[in-house]
Amino acid sequence: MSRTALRICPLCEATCGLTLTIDDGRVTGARGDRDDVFSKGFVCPKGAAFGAVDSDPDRLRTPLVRVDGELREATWEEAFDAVAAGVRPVVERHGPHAVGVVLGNPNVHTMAGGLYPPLLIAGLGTRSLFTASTLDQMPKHVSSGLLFGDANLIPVPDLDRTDHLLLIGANPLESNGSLCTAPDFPGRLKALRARGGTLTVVDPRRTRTARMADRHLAVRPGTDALLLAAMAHTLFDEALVDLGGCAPHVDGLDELAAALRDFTPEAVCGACDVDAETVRTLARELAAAPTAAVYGRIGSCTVPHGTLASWLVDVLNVLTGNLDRPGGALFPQAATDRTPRPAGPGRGFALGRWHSRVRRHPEAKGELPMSALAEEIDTPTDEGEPIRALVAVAANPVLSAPDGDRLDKALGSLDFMVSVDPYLNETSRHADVVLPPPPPAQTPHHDFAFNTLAVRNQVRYTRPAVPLEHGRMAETEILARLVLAATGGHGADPAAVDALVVGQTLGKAVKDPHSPVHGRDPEDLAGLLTGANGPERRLDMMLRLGPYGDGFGAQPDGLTLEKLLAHPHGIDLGPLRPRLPQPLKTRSGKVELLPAPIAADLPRLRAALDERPGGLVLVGRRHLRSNNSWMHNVPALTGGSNRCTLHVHPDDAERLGVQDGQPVRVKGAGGEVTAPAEVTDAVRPGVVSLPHGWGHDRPGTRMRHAATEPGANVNQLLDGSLLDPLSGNAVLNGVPVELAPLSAPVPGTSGALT
Ligand SMILES: Nc1nc2c(c(=O)[nH]1)N[C@H]1C(S)=C(S)[C@@H](COP(=O)(O)OP(=O)(O)OC[C@H]3O[C@@H](n4cnc5c(=O)[nH]c(N)nc54)[C@H](O)[C@@H]3O)O[C@H]1N2
Ligand SMILES: Nc1nc2c(c(=O)[nH]1)N[C@H]1C(S)=C(S)[C@@H](COP(=O)(O)OP(=O)(O)OC[C@H]3O[C@@H](n4cnc5c(=O)[nH]c(N)nc54)[C@H](O)[C@@H]3O)O[C@H]1N2
Ligand code: SF4
Ligand SMILES: [Mo]
Repeated sequence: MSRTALRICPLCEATCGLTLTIDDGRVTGARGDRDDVFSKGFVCPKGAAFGAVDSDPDRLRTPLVRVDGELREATWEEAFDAVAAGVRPVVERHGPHAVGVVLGNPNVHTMAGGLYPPLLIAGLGTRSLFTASTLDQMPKHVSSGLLFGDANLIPVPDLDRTDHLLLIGANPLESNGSLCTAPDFPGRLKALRARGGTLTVVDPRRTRTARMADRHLAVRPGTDALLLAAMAHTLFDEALVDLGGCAPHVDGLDELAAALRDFTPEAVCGACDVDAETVRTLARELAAAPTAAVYGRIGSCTVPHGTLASWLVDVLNVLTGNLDRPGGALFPQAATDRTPRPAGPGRGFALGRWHSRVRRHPEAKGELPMSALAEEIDTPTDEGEPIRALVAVAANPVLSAPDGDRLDKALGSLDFMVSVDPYLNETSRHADVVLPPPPPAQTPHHDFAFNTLAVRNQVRYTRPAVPLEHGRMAETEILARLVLAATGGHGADPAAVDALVVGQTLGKAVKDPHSPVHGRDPEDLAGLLTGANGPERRLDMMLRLGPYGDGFGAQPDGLTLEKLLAHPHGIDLGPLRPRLPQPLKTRSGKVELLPAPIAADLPRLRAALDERPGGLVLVGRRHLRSNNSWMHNVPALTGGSNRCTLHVHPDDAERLGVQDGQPVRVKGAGGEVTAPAEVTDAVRPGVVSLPHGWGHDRPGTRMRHAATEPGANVNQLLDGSLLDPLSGNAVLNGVPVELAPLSAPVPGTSGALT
């Protein structure tokens, strides 16, 4: 019997609505849902392969528990007993910080990951928190925290209405977009050009996105902050600054102009390898466009000046009057956002409230750098305890973080480790307990994170497309039980975790004079919640308290879970709207253009004016049919052009005697790897490119297809010492490397791609 079911795709940030075909409880097909209010039928090859991703035979079906050194299948009860027995003694003997928590990228793609990790961290009371954010967008959080007072208040480019998009270090034609949730990003870029708008791409590689652009600037890796500073300088110098509607909400304009005085186009052009006139042109075009948006992504974040570059992206949006205006960069308003408060001064954003133990890295947003995880485990110091137990949820840092070999050893030395992961992979192979979540078709979906970053306000929720298989446990329940087992409540009813959150949230809301439920009885309100289970009740509560909510009856037309369920293709909440000054939480209640920590970091940028890399530098790249480290096990998504090859420019290849297809040894500060060369002028001279997430050749994993073509782990070239100091973000791009060609070409590896 064939039927269809709707499911929001969790495989990237675009959040497309899919229509799944289901035969006998198995997903046998996936296409774009034409009626989805946001994605309108768009699907990419990953979404189309949803069935293959979902039914991968290597997905674990039962928990694994280590007995006599070996991982064996176990019952859920045995598994959670083992978690409690592994974590609690470490907390009791060595204190809460001896338990590390590692959260990987898929936590932003699951409901469970949005709802439970905050409870785990608070319940443990640990400061040893490491997430994929410090391999990714932490610089943007820090710049938003400093500029706007809220690390999660990130402006997104108004793709569908802008006249001019300046896109820096992003390749949405492969990634489908990031910190800018936009199903069919490629189509939206085409539409921008079709309506007469312009697209400028800054990227050391001529990517598919760059090939679509009106202008492509192949900047030297790691120098975007200089380029953007010189653009801002030009705006001041040529009297092109016009704050537009946000002028009353901005502080520090004169101080900013003074701070950027040294960053003239002539001063930066050598380091950026861009001519000064081009820098001026970019600035003039930005100022002249009726509306424009500057958007920076991974290539602008995972570099030594990541926070400064992220800050300058929004500085340019402010200086050209494009912050918070339609067609510019706006703040989305998600359905589960908290009840908006009246505008006014807030508490501001603090950095460095505590430090890592070994190298004294400051915390950012409550997190320590993922690059420091290995040393926090393997290096004793006089102060505090090393990490002895680890809770990893949806994380594969052995491949995704710098120096996987060292981390691999460190994980092997832990007293206890638990992984919540569908696979036995490079990281989870070290766990004493592996708790496998069910495949996505058996999982409900709502995008807590990505709706706050979406180019259109909308809300969607999909229930599991097929029922939980016998013996499976929902990931929400796994995490609720994990919270209990790790925090001393082992064995309690997991529903109590959700009930506690509901009680606390409603208890606070009724005391808040700005809440629509002010003065009401929290127990009465809890009694009004609908939903089949704890997570659904929490979603209902958030929707009803949120900016579009029914306020538990105060706005009878407002959102509830019931209403959302009655709209299976989602509810459109309209285009992004200006919101300032309401969401600002800085101490001044304004956009603080030159925050003190940024000003204190500018001398480091000034020093970079004179830096010229002598040799080759490495950058990454993504492939449309891939996703970080965990999708190489799906045959439908591997092979063809999705391969771990080293892109080398023909000039460099000739100079170094490298031939297309030839294996090349790449050496970096953290180690060396070998990969076949792909000689292509899609990278600029002086730059080589290797994708990340490969290196599936470690023993003890169970990803059979991935192991047939393991590729090389690019992060082994890094030693973890290079960080953006303000955010603790790893430097993954613009890293110095050396090449040495090895023996004969490998057959069948040539052919252009990107
Ligand atoms: N050199 C280099 N390194 C990089 C990057 C780069 O550009 N260059 N990019 C960085 C970025 S942006 C990121 S976000 C990180 C990602 O770093 P990680 O989050 O560590 O890596 P992923 O490969 O996304 O691994 C996710 C893990 O989650 C598991 N998983 C998949 N689905 C689910 C699920 O539904 N539930 C649970 N519990 N687990 C699931 C997978 O099996 C895998 O083990 O990598 C970073 N590393
Ligand atoms: N298909 C696919 N989609 C994905 C992922 C995936 O692995 N595969 N990962 C997901 C995740 S976790 C994330 S965070 C997003 C990331 O989404 P994007 O940020 O769009 O990621 P990339 O495609 O890696 O594009 C980054 C670009 O930055 C360029 N770059 C490198 N260094 C520099 C530099 O110094 N300056 C400039 N200006 N550019 C530079 C690189 O050449 C590359 O083209 O993608 C998400 N979507
Ligand atoms: S673009 Fe992203 S969300 Fe859309 S189908 Fe592809 S992987 Fe899924
Ligand atoms: Mo990411």
